[in-house]
This record gives sequence, C-alpha cells and structure tokens, in this order.
Amino acid sequence: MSGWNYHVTHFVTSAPDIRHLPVDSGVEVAFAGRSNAGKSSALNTLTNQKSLARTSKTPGRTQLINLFEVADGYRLVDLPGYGYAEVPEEMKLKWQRALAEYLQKRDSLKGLVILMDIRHPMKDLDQQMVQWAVNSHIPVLVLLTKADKLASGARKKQLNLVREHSQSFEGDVQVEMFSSLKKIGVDKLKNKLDEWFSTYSISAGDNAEV
Ligand SMILES: Nc1nc2c(ncn2[C@@H]2O[C@H](COP(=O)(O)OP(=O)(O)O)[C@@H](O)[C@H]2O)c(=O)[nH]1
Ligand SMILES: [Mg+2]
Repeated sequence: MSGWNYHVTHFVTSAPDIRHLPVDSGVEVAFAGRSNAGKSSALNTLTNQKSLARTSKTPGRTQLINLFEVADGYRLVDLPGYGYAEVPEEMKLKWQRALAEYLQKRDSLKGLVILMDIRHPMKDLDQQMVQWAVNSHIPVLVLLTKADKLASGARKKQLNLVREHSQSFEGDVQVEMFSSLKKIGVDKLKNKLDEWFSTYSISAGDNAEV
C-alpha cells in the first residue's frame, strides 16, 4: 500500500535522551548515522521541507532526539549522530549503551534507516548499529549518502560492495544509494517507509492520547 504523504511531516518534540521519549505506542522509524552522514538533509529531502531537521556543516551539533509525525501515531525519529571525534569517550560509551537499549526495548520501533557516506561506509559503529538492529529483529535500510560525490561507475561498485558485506549480518538489511542534492534514492526510501508503516496499523485504543 502507498499513500503516505511525507510532505506533511511535522515536528512533535525533542527528548534529551532515550528515557525521555514519549509513550511507546504507535509506529516509529528511526534514522541513525555518523555525524555529518547527511541525516538531516535526507529527512528534509524526504519531507520536502527545507529546515524540518536542522542541517549543519558543524558535525555533532544535534544532540537531541527529535521526533516528527507523518500521521497520527506514525513517527520518524532523528537520533543524534554518533562517532563525533570531539565527544569525550565516556559520553560516547554512555550514548552507545542508550542506543543499544533503545533498539532492544522500544516496541514501537519497526524500522531503522542507517545513513553512511558512500565514500566511507560501514565504519565500526555503523556495523554495530546494523548488528544491534538485526539482533533485535528490526529491519534495516542502509542509505549510502552523497552518491553525487562519486561518478556513476564508482557509485555502483560501492553499492555492490556494501550489499555483499551486508549479507554477512544475516538479517533484513537492504542497501540503496541516496543523494539529497541530486534526489537519488528518494523513492527507495519512501517505498521502504511505506512498507514499514503499512505493515503495522494502529488500533484505535493503541493510539488514544490520554
Ligand atoms: N554533496 C552532497 N552533500 C550533502 C548531501 N547531503 C548532505 N550533504 C552535506 O553534508 C553535510 C552534513 O549534512 P547533514 O544533513 O547536516 O548531516 P547530519 O549530521 O548527518 O545530519 C552538510 O554540509 C550537507 O550540505 C548530498 O546528498 N550531497
Ligand atoms: Mg543532523
């Protein structure tokens, strides 16, 4: 089924950490990736809004978890970027533990989009994210971002390499190219979100806000 209109997505709230997320009901798809991978740009491109998710040339700025709603009870979650070099080691570990817990415990989480710069994909933390999601039976869409930075031959080669590598996780992991600049892969992203959102419909009671 199609028909989800991502253009009407609106900001709901920010949470300082995973323990402060809103009630765990409805359907959630989270976006994760290293700082500067192009996550905010992808969300803006998906929703056709220039500054829904703030984009920044300064990596690591977005420290909050930002929640957006596509429709009542259907959310997109912008997770803080990981791997930012200037964050103290202790904070990094704390955040990694919190992320792992979120992936394991959040019932409404039905899909994870992991964004990786096509020129530097599958760094250690990226692999860890994929592995955590697979372990928690959460389907993954890997977007190889900034595809416009490579010529089309190099792009396809990189896509095939990452696809091959992703098989080693032995889970539901799909890999696609993406470019916010050139609007590459936007339909692939929409189709995947449609699939995840439509697989889980919300019952009236589940959706009640009391
Ligand atoms: N060439 C190119 N640059 C991009 C693309 N997407 C994002 N960027 C740039 O990469 C930097 C980081 O993007 P941002 O969306 O803020 O990344 P985030 O930290 O993952 O949210 C910014 O300077 C963007 O302009 C893309 O598709 N192509
Ligand atoms: Mg961002």
